[in-house]
Amino acid sequence: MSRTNLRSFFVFAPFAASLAAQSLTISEGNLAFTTGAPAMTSHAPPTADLRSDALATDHAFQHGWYYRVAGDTREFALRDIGPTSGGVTAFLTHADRDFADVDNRGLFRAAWDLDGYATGPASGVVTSRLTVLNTSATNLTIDLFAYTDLDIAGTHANDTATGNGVRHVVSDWTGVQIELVGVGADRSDVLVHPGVLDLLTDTDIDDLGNNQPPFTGDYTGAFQWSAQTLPPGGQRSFTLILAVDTPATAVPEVEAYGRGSHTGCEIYTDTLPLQDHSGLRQIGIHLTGGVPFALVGLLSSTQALPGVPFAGLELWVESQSGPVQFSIGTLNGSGYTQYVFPIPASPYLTGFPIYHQYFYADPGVPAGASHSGALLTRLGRL
Ligand SMILES: [Ca+2]
Ligand SMILES: [Ca+2]
Ligand SMILES: [Ca+2]
Repeated sequence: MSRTNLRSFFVFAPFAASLAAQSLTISEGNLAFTTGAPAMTSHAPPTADLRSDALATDHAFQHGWYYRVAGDTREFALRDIGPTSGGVTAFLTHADRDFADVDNRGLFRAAWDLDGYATGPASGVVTSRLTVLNTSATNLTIDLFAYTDLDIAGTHANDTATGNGVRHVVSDWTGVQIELVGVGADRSDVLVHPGVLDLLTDTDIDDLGNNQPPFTGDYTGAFQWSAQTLPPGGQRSFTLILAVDTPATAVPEVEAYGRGSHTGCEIYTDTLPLQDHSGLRQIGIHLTGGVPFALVGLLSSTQALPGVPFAGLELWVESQSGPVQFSIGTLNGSGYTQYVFPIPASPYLTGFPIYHQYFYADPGVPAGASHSGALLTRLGRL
């Protein structure tokens, strides 16, 4: 069973069949982000609304992800082609837009996760995270692009930007300031609309031109992660942060890495590892695609491993040194479980990484056990 189907079953059951083509809205307090339906055929990015105050002023026009596989002759938007699904969790701060077989190419699946939280009555953070998983039998080399068109305070001709190649701070005369960070990106661009969009939607190959702020005009920007190579079954996350009137310096991070025994098995979270002195927050680490009713264990520690072979498995999380927790239980009848951790509010833990990997009994393989890929969660704070 694919990630898409499983997520639909557990969280989005009433909407699964029809929601892929609808807009999705996440919110907390006055912070709200909406992504429009992905295009059916064109390479236009989804519409976007980004609001953070009591007046619900909209600062965004479009935001979306693009890709180019090595050998392709152009960039492609993530479109409503192939099996897609989407939904918003009951607690409203998380949305999924999942592409189980991007463009029906049989190469990779993409899970787009949107998370948001308010940091005050007129400020907040949205993270836009794309996780790519190589479902093919050979190495996949791929470029990813995160494109954003902001129109601060709803006007488009008078925006300014400062920053550098991984960070654009966009503002206008109203003083509203939105910081975009392409975490770990190696190329970027900022140009007057539609300069960046043309690069990503025309019919040839373009890398971003590394035009950097300062900038004045109708802001559009993009970040690029170049030539990312994933082995068969390998996964990796790419994140764009949008911080409205708050510094993007202690933002919680989630990143999938490594690979599981089966591409249908997935570890994920639908919450952010966020410290909040005003109330206890939790993070849930989920597994889907395991063996129904099997014994399961979640290994959590402060250090990663590079896929160390062990008894027919691959270890992506350190288990022999440092603080380690191994939570055990059983999967349900759909091969799913989750463990929920409270997040201590201690500011000393900001930036603290925890790496997670699931293991479960699997009579269908020689090792007698299978495992998920791995997930990094790094604590941020309000
Ligand atoms: Ca808008
Ligand atoms: Ca192009
Ligand atoms: Ca703009």
